[in-house]
Amino acid sequence: MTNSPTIEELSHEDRIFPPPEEFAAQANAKADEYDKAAADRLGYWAEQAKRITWDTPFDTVLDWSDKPTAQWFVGGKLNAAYNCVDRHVENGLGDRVAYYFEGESGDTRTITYADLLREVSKAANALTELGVKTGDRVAIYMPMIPETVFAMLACARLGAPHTVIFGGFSSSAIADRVKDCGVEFVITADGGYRKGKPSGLKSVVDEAMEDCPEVRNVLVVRRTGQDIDWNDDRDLWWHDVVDRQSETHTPEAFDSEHPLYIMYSSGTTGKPKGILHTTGGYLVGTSFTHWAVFDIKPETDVYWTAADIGWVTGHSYIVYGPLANGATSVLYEGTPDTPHRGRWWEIVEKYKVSILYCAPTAIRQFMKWGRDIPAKFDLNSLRLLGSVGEPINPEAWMWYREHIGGNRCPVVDTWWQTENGSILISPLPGVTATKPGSAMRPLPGIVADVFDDEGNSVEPGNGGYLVVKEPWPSMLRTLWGDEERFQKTYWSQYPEVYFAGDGAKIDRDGDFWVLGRVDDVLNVSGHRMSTAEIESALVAHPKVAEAAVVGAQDEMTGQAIEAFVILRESAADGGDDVVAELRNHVRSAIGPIATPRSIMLVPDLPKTRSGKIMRRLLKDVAEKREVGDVTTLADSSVMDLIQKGVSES
Ligand code: 6R9
Repeated sequence: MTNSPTIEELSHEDRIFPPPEEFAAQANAKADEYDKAAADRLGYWAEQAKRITWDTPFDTVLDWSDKPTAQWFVGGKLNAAYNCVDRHVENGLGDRVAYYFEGESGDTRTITYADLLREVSKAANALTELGVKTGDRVAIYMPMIPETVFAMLACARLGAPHTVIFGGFSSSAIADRVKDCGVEFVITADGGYRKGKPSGLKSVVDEAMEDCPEVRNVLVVRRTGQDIDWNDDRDLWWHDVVDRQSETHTPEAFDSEHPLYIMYSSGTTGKPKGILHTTGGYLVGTSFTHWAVFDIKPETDVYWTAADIGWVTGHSYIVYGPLANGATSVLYEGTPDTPHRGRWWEIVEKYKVSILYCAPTAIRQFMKWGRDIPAKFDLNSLRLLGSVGEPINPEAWMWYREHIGGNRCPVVDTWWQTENGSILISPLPGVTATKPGSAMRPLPGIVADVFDDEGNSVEPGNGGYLVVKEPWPSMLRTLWGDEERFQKTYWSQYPEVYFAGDGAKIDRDGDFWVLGRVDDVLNVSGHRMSTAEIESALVAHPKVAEAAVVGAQDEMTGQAIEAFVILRESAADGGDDVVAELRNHVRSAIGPIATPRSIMLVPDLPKTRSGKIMRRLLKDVAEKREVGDVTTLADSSVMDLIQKGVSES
């Protein structure tokens, strides 16, 4: 294995990709953005706030006197739905497509901004008729269909914060969130299509409602037409109530700090956190980053965030950012392999998608299936590729660049969290020379760093904790109903500095490498190692598609490394030889200390809705415990498969 990259190479990349000249010449964001923001950070954000139409202009950019709760664009009033919809229609862009909707089974709808205005207005009128008022929380549990966006924007229009619950979550996850948030109104659908079959949503809501007597109404969109139970006192069909409403609705302007939505983040342990975002700062953050990082040209681009709306990535980059910028997006309901494994590339070809944003887990899945599949489609419309959700292994980054981007598209690895609201660390595609696996630099206006235990900046090359040293517009304002936990989780490690909970390092050039959650750091005989480094070494082996590493208790070494590996299909016959080969590979790539105690070949890995590997469940397997809470898994059957594998081996 003499060709294997060493750990030095893995985190100090020699492969550097400057932006293509042509791309740089037409890019939205030029290098001077950094200087402008550094010279006058708040002035820079005030400038970005011009992307938004304010009903009443703000008088103060930032009020940080009540830290850590920031107030941005104080005194300003605006309506988020007006900014995402009405103003584009008023500007003569009513015929521009807002969404190309593609159902999993191939049904399609084209929704222009004028259509969106009508649908959102009708939905807002319906919610008003049903007694939803400003400040009320509304839960949305839907498939990926246009009505999900209509519902979110109708809530925003009324100033009723929405809480979207991922359509894969269980009834208990719904009940927990509904109760925590004091929801009295739920919007759902009979079902949605997933892997070629209708999956039930209303039935899951029904079960949750047994535990939630305070919910007054459940509004149900008909999507699949499947049989459902009906409670006459509570349930209403969307088409009965919404279709007969007036197509006009006058939006009210709300305070810049009016709550826009609450998004629950499961975290690795404990009760989900209700992350609160407010209106003005969030819209400024999402529209600015969508412009700068994705280089959006709303007249010509077809933009696709291939992620779920129930993940913050969907909120910021399927709904609010792209719509605030008047962009045309693809909205795809289904999975990447239904009805065939070329589904995404067929969609790129069909709609001439120019910008694609997805998670590393999807890229590794495509690597596993092989390059021949995307090669069958015309992907020449693509001009920019983005990644989000996990550290992207350098080999996955290279594969994405080559086999999807034709070696022509800049790749932006974007680091951010639900708490952040919008991208904080990322290359600027026309400016930054990128390195595979690095999220590169904090965006203009963002002041991030890596701290040691004492709160000092680490020396280049050293690891530490990722922090943000100055407030930013789209930051969370609190955890719903739990200010104490908000302060403790994010603001207690270092005074007045946001603690992200991720491990990171800054290389000799000053570029950031995010290494994964601090909770996942391994400690083998006193050596601290990140899961990302060992996983990237494994993924760099030509037979490996995906890998997850955990530290399992070990009497000798404190922790021992246990790896779970998915092989590429071309190498799938597996066997002991592969396991030995991979152990040797890690040993020579990183060193004997990183050699896994065991490697288990698995068909799949446990992942959240956003494709994050849930290492805590694998740790349970490795330490031979009963497996913990699986309610936030995208597919809970995966753990059964893995455990079956363990008991057979
Ligand atoms: C947007 C989103 C946040 C956590 C974050 C980190 C991981 C996200 C990443 C990344 C390395 C990237 N993460 N993007 N790690 N490189 N480009 O994912 O939000 O679901 O709240 O997760 O995801 O660990 O702390 P969220």
